[in-house]
Amino acid sequence: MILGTAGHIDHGKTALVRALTGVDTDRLPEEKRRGITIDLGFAPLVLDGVGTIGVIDVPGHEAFVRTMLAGATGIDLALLVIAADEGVRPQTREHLTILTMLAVRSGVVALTKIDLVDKEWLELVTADVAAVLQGSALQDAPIVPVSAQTGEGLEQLRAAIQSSASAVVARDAADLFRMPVDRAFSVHGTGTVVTGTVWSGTLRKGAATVFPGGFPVRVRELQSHGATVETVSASMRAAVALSGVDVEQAARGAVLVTGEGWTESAVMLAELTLTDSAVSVTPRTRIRCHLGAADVGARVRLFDPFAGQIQTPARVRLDQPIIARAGDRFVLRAGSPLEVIAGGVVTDPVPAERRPRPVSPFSATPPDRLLALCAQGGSRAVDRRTLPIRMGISPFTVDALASDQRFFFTDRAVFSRELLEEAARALQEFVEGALVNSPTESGVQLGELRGALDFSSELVDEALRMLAERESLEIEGAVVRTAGWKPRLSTGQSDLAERMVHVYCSSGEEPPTVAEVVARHGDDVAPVLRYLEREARLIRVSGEFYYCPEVVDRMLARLVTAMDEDREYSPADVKDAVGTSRKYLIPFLEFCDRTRVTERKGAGRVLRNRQLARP
Ligand SMILES: Nc1nc2c(ncn2[C@@H]2O[C@H](COP(=O)(O)OP(=O)(O)OP(=O)(O)O)[C@@H](O)[C@H]2O)c(=O)[nH]1
Ligand SMILES: [Mg+2]
Repeated sequence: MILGTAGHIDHGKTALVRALTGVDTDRLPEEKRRGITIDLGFAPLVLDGVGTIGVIDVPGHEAFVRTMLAGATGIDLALLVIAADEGVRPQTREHLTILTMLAVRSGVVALTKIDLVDKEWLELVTADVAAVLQGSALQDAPIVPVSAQTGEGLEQLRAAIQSSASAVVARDAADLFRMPVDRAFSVHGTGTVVTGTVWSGTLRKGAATVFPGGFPVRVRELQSHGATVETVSASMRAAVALSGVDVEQAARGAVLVTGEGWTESAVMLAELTLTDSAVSVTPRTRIRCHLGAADVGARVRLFDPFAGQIQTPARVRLDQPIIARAGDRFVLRAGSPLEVIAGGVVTDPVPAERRPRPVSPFSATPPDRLLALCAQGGSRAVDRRTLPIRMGISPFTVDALASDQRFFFTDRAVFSRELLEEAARALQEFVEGALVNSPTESGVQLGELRGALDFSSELVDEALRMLAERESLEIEGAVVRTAGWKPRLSTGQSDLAERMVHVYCSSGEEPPTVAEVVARHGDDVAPVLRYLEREARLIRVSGEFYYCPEVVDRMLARLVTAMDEDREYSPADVKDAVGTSRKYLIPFLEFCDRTRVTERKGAGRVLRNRQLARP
């Protein structure tokens, strides 16, 4: 668990951390010289019944709010420090706003330096502080009078921290691992070491990734509070030795993750809570976006800018990519000097459309949000592996959604039942329409079907499977047809079919070409010939020649009688036996190869199967 300090400059944050933990977190020479905190400080705090929690001490100077933000993000508990002699000051309010925007729900207010004030003053300041806390993240937090100088009230402060720590709900250690880096340095003999607060999941030695950039790294050693450990998990402070990445690539603002599905965000959809300073924000206003320890330039577009609401859906376009996940809290600052203009929660870190509209509120149930994501994807399936990131739910929760009847999950894709039904309707209609137009055909080719409809292939496969199961369509090999479909001929075509059988059976071993038949009998001949072929009333020997089946049988019989096993025959060798001219002989021999009666070998062909008379 992590406790973070907050409060105005010089109000006694670092002194209180030292009084509680014994650690002086102001370790930089410049901090010593100026007597102020400049960078984040870290110390372990041992609490009875809770264990060791990590303390992050932040600077109160107004110029270091970005550092305070990097420290405050990811904390479970806040310790807001207010000097009793000065009372509420600008960064008291600013830090309190930030804690509220980051949705830090739990904490303690330390009214410190009470050795400098009298009882009456203390009562006045306490009332003042209570008023400022109203409506903030810490409105229910206890206000504890204390002095780091005399030690008065320290036990009560420790007890208050202990009781609010026990009430904190543990984060999910089984979720995807993520740790925003707040410090990176190189250690002689070890290489790059990064430190941070683990936001979710568990890390062990092995493969991991550093973003932005997606650098594959190896975790070589893990430490927490100075001790080597096997694993670090959610809400722990961690120092991680990495190979495969430079200190610059893993500096503050980078993120260490494991698992698949993480994607850099250039645009994210969010719900914003605006502060009074947000009134003049336009899509052109230059903004700083603070998410995790990242601090990047951004522009925001409010979707309901005139609604006069403090809560509004928005699109945040980032100058540099960051790693964000749905549910992440962030803070936007703008103006000069920079002021907090809004806090937000990410609703979709990688929206599908180029100009995305907000989809569904983050507070909606996971199934409703997944439905909205599916709708946003149009006729394309949603990538299943990105769902823990895009929805901000654990992979296990994603798997649990798979049993919801409103969705269809494959290993890689997710789509709604509704889209599946839509694809099924489209397929059914397409097949029906195609067969109405070509009633003599046995069905529609699968390849043609896929090409004609704009659905992902997983979707087409599943829709076909479903339609076959419902017995709406039949699938045979690569041909799809409506259930019970029989190719049929119109009366005119039936007459034509009989004439064709007559034409071919009377022309014997030297039939006309298809082109000649079409020239004489019209274009309607081609589908009728295909129909007769499927009905086995004609045999297509080549693209040009159809034959009467009895004729083919006769020719085959003569050929196989003339051929000895294990001997190669040239076309000339069998020409007399088959008894046709070269024009017919070559297509016929190729037909014999196709049907495996003969086989090409060397310069000629050999007999392969005497029994196989024809297909
Ligand atoms: N009398 C008295 N002085 C205190 C107490 N706590 C802190 N101080 C003094 O107040 C000054 C500032 O204390 P810090 O702990 O450095 O204040 P801070 O809030 O950490 O300051 P920044 O980190 O720069 O924002 C120091 O000179 C401390 O000695 C206290 O309880 N009583
Ligand atoms: Mg300090």
